[in-house]
Amino acid sequence: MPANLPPQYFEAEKNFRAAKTPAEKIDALEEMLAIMPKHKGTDHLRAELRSRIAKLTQQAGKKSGAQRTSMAIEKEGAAQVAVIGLPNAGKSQLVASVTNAAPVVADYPFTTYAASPAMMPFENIQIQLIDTPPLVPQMIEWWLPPMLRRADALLIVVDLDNAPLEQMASIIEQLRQMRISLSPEDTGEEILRQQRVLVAANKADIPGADAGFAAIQTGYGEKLPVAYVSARDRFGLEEMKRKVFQVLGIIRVYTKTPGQKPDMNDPIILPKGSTLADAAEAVHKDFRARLKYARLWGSGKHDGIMVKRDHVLQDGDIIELHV
Ligand SMILES: Nc1nc2c(ncn2[C@@H]2O[C@H](COP(=O)(O)OP(=O)(O)OP(=O)(O)O)[C@@H](O)[C@H]2O)c(=O)[nH]1
Ligand SMILES: [Mg+2]
Repeated sequence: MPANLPPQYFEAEKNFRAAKTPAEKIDALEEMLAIMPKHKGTDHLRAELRSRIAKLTQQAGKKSGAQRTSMAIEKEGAAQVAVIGLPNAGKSQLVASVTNAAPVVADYPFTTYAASPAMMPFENIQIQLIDTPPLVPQMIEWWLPPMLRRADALLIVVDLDNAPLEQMASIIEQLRQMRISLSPEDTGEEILRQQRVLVAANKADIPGADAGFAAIQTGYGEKLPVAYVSARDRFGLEEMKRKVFQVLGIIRVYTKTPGQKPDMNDPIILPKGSTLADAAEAVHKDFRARLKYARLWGSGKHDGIMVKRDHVLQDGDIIELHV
């Protein structure tokens, strides 16, 4: 049976040949796999691609040091969040309003054509945002899907003044093409990543925006967190930042030495559900094994109580490790 491969496949194959590092090669192979239609005629090819990805992944794992694609943005701060959406939704304006960056904002589409990082302060931590080019089928650069899969969360910006429900549907469909799912029930074998997401319903300042917001709430509000914002007028941005933090599913834990105060500006960032042993390992790789017990302030009923290694930590906990 002929494979009947679409032209994008050969684009991706070209990227594969141009790739230099194992990470770049893996990205390109994943793209080829994502693009390849699924039928009997491609069974063999798909299996071959999967085995090449597996081999490269093994090789990459053996080498030390960071392996990354040319466009990949190194994570900084507590987490990395990609800001995505259709042309003109206000992605760059939103990034400009919550960070020190000054990306180009303009009233014509396709203003942004590269990905650029900027730090968003939230309380005592910094969250990295990546401003991205607009999501338009056929115009997506090959490096964008792996970038969106690798981010810790996605911030979807929707323009309330321009058929917001259609924008959401288009974005969700395009993410699916990138093998990213936003719903835990969607677990097809083609899905490479379940992504965390927050919707920023933008341009709240425009008359009639409230109707668009109500539509988004009705359509998606039960499944996805939604923030009602005006990036331009800086309305709702504090609330949005808090929701970004919540979506990330991270906690801040502070360490102290006996008799001293903790540094409340330098938390350890851990996934929700982490234990004392996980926190100890984050402080020093030998501490997981060496940890005897810790004293804990914060979520415990009694301040300074002794806790064991499997104790689950909460955001804001202060620990004093005894190793
Ligand atoms: N009224 C209003 N206009 C906004 C708001 N946010 C952005 N805009 C306008 O919307 C237009 C597009 O803004 P951008 O931030 O460049 O949009 P973008 O999503 O980055 O666009 P691309 O980079 O082309 O994908 C500009 O004219 C902005 O001034 C807002 O909250 N309210
Ligand atoms: Mg932009």
